[in-house]
Amino acid sequence: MYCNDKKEVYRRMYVIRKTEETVLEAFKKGFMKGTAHLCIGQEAVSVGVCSCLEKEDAVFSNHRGHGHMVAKGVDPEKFLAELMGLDSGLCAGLGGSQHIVDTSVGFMGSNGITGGAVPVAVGYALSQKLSGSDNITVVFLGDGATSQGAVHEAMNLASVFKAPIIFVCENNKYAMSSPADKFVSGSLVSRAEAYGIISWSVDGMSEKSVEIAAYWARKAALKGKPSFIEAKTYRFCGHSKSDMELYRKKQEVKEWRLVDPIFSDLPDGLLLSIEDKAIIRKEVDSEFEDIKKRLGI
Ligand SMILES: Cc1ncc(C[n+]2csc(CCOP(=O)(O)OP(=O)(O)O)c2C)c(N)n1
Ligand SMILES: [Mg+2]
Repeated sequence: MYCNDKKEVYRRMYVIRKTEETVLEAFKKGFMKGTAHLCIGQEAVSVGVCSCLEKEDAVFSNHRGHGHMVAKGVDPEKFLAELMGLDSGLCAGLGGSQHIVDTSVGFMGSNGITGGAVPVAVGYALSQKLSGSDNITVVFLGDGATSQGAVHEAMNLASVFKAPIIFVCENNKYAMSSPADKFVSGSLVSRAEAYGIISWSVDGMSEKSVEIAAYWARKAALKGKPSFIEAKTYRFCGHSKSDMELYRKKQEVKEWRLVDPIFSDLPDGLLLSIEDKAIIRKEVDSEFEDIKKRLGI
């Protein structure tokens, strides 16, 4: 259900941040193995979009999916247990970061294949339409994924079939080490517009900006008009755990941190006082101390 409670919106963003920081801590302490793609810095996109969705709406995600799932309602404790390989994990500890599904909250899965979820999501949206449901599908993809052929085929079919879907493209400026300004020809929104898909390009560091676009995009989807939201955002961490970050300057990261959706002191559209934000963070910090204790991290 549409959430316009600003404290709750901020809380959700901070829960994502704490979840990601706990993943980092668990890796460092040896409780998690393999790799993970963290979304620290991109929380406003997940929350801005999912605050506009109903529980029964479907979200399909990619490899950087932790924020998408938590924003859609996945329990962070069960998610962390999953990454630790525990039986109590969301998928009995067998899925890991890139294969997590929780259909009870409409989270249809993370996906390690760049752009791989997009055609599947269009098919799901079409099934929603054919079954006469009042729900829609959202699929998250990165700037790099928009160069995958399957994404173009899927956008074409979504438009032709009037599928109730929103493509949410998180343009975090890089696909691994490849800068979007060198490897994406034309603009991201023009790619969708070519298929007759309504497009917005918004400030992905501002929850409010994303939320406004997503609010109208959901209404359009229900009328059979797919849309595409480019959210300009930034990941503060490396691409994955093993990234040396040789392709970007430390100064660039520093500048983007000034518009951190959680810690920036700049006016952000949420209209919450600094004190209110600090109180919310303290509450969430204490919830995560309890979670860590229970999981033994
Ligand atoms: C089909 C396919 N090709 C290549 C990869 C390797 N790969 C993993 S993530 C990634 C970059 C994706 O970039 P983007 O879509 O911008 O998402 P971001 O990582 O920036 O969130 C690539 C190329 C893959 N997983 N799948
Ligand atoms: Mg990217």
